[in-house]
Amino acid sequence: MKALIIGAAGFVGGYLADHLRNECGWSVCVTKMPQETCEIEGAKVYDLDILEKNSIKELFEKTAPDYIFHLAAQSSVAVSWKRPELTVDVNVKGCVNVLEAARELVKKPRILLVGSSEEYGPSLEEENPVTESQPLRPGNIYAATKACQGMLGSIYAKAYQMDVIMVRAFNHIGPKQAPLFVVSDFCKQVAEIEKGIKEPAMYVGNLSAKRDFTDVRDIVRAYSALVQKGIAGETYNVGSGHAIAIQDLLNNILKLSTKEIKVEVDPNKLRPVDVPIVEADVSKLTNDTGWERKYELESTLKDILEYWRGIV
Ligand code: A2R
Ligand code: GDD
Repeated sequence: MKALIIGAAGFVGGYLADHLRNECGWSVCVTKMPQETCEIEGAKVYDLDILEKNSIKELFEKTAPDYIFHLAAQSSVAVSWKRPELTVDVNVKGCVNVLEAARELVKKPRILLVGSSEEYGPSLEEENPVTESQPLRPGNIYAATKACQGMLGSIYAKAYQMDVIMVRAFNHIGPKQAPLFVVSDFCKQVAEIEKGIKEPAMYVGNLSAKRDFTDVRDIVRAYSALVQKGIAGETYNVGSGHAIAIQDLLNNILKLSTKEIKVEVDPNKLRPVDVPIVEADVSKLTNDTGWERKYELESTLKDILEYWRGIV
C-alpha cells in the first residue's frame, strides 16, 4: 500500500510516517510547506502548499496513493484567535482544494480528514463522554474551521461517493510537540527551571479546563486502523476516554521535577473563551477497528519531560 501524508512536517506527521512504514510496511510519501524542513527516514518528501490548488492534483497523480492522510492545518486554537483569516484559509479552503483534487482522480484514494474535539465546543459535564452524534457547538475560530472541514468531507463522500473518513482527534501529546501546547509548554518550563536558565516560576493559563489527552503514538495507530477498517463517510472520535483537569496535569508534571516551582497565571495565556470539559466516547472507534490505547498518561509525561531536558 502507498500512503501520502499532507502536512507531515508538523507534530503528528513524523510519528504517522514511521508507524505506516515500520508497522504496516507501506511505502510513504509526505508533503511539507516549501519553507519547512522535514526529514523522515524512508519517506519521499514533496513541497506542497494546499492553498495552491493546481499543484495538489499534480502531486496526487505523481504519487498515486491508496491512502491520503490530511494533517495540514493551522492547528492552534490560541493562534486562531490572532490569525482568523489564515486559519479559515488553510483549514477550510485548503481542505476543499484537497477534496477537489482527489475528486478528479481516476484512481480514487481513501482520504482521512483530521478534525478536532474542539468541534463539540462547550458541553455540559453530564453530556461527557461525548459521542460522535453530539451536536457541534464550535466556540472558537479553529473549532469552526474544523467543523466546516468535517461537513465538507461528509458532503463530498455523499455527493460524489468519495471514500472519505472524518476523525475528531482529542488532545494529543508526545515528545517533539511545539511548546505552543499545554503539556509541551509546562515540561519545557520545568526543564528550563531545572537547568537554571529560568526563575523557578511556572507560567500557566486556564487550569480549570478538563481535556482528554492521548499519546501521539496511540493517535497514529488509530489513524492507520481507521483507513484500514473504518467506514466511508463516517466520523470517529479518537481519544483516551478520560478527561483530566489541567490543574491535575500540572501537579503530575510538577511531581516529576527536581526543583520547587511556584505557579503563576499569565493573563496572556488566558483565551477569550475556553471549553470547560471535553472527554471522548471512543466506542465507535474500538468497535469498528479494535483499537486500544497502549500508552499511559504518566509514562507519556515522563517521555516529554525527558525530551525537553535533552533539548534546553
Ligand atoms: O504552519 P506550518 O509552517 O507549521 O506548517 C504546517 C502545515 N501547514 C500547511 N501545509 C500545507 N499547506 C498549507 N497551506 C499549510 N499551512 C500549514 O501543516 C504544519 O507543518 C502542518 C500541521 O502540523 P501541526 O501544526 O504540527 O499539527 P499536528 O499537531 O501535527 O496535527 C495534525 C492534525 C491537524 O489537522 C490538527 O488540526 C489536528 O491534527 O489536530
Ligand atoms: N497552550 C497552553 N498553555 N494551554 C494552557 C496553558 C498554557 O500555559 N495553561 C492552561 N492551558 C489550557 C488551555 O486553555 C486549554 O484549555 C488546554 O490547556 C489545552 O490547550 P492546548 O494544549 O493549547 O490545546 P487545545 O485544546 O487548545 O488544542 C489542541 O487540541 C485539539 C484537540 O482537542 C490542538 O492540538 C488542536 O490542534 C487539537 O485539535
